[in-house]
Amino acid sequence: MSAAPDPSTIQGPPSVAELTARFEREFGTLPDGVWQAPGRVNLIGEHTDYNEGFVLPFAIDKTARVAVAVRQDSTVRLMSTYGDQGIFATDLTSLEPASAKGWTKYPLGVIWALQERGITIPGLDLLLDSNVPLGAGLSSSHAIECAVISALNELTGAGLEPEEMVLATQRAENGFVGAPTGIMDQSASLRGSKGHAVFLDCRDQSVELVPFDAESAGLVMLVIDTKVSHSHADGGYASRRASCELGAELLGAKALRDVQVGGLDRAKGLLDEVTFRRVRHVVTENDRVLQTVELLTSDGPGAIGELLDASHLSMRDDFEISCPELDLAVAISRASGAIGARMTGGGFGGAAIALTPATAEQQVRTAVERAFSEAGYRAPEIFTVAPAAGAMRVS
Ligand code: GAF
Repeated sequence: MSAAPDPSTIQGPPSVAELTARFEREFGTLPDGVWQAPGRVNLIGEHTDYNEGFVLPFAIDKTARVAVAVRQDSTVRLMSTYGDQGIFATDLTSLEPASAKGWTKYPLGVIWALQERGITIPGLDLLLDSNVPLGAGLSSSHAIECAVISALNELTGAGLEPEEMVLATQRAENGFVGAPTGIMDQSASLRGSKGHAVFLDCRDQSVELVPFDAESAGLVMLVIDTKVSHSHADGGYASRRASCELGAELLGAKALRDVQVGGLDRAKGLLDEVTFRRVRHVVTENDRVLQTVELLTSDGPGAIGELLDASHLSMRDDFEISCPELDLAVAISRASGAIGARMTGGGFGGAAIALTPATAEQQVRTAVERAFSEAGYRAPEIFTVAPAAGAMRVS
């Protein structure tokens, strides 16, 4: 299977009617339905999810769509509108984590995880399209997985609750894709709601929807995709997770969620310098999520700029998951009018967010583009996002 194309070439998703017509042309039958699931932006709460902490992401209006038809045999045929890769066919009875390539590992991982739960999956034809930029830290992979699991949950009559779908997609990522990720992204994609951020307690999966309406506060949320591609199946993500687990163990905590800001002095005496900084990021980031929720509720989006800034510094200096392009995007956004900015997502590339007065939007865009050009970096892609609805059936 050839590599995915440059995300900027992905124009989509096509209308449901177009996707349905293409499905019929490719597979010779109509789909049983079309399901969609969005990517996400994380407002704040980075690398806190696998520490059983708090996160505050929102679903965005960029989405993956799958048209699916059940087959009468055990064949799975997968096709995407990305490039010209043709149909990939495999047999349901022999899914092996290591054998899947490219984007097919996401739908196949979901099938594998559902089979592991004892759910009988029928043969399928599936056509995917997505306009969630790939590798941009906006959770393009979870958007695919959440669209697929929504379809399979309905087509098999499995009746899984959102919390169970979250765990099944996490299992697909961890056990099939090979990325030791947490539960934030799929929770935002499955449980997102228009106009709201999803305040998720990753210990018990309880959710509170927090209104986040930048527009009515005279603000826009800019996403700056640096085009520096990243993968959570690479070592950086796993090594941060391992440091957190080590820190919790040495501190005698079930998870870093149980360490409070007031406990950091004690932690400093017990941990090596690097582990301490990893722990300090997670502990202070959890606290920043709680403060952000409070401020959003009391004063609205205009009040959270400093927390976004502090989050970025903590990721840059303590967790060390930023990169020069993200730091530049954040610094220039702030210097040219944004009220707060941070990298978003797992790090090592991907996107930054900049909460910006609508009146300064153009200024920030121009300044960031110019700074990237002067630094010799690839031109960033800059766009606005607002909280959108979570996964749903659209046909
Ligand atoms: C990635 C992971 F998929 C999430 O689970 C989360 O850990 C995030 O990085 C960092 O906050 O998006």
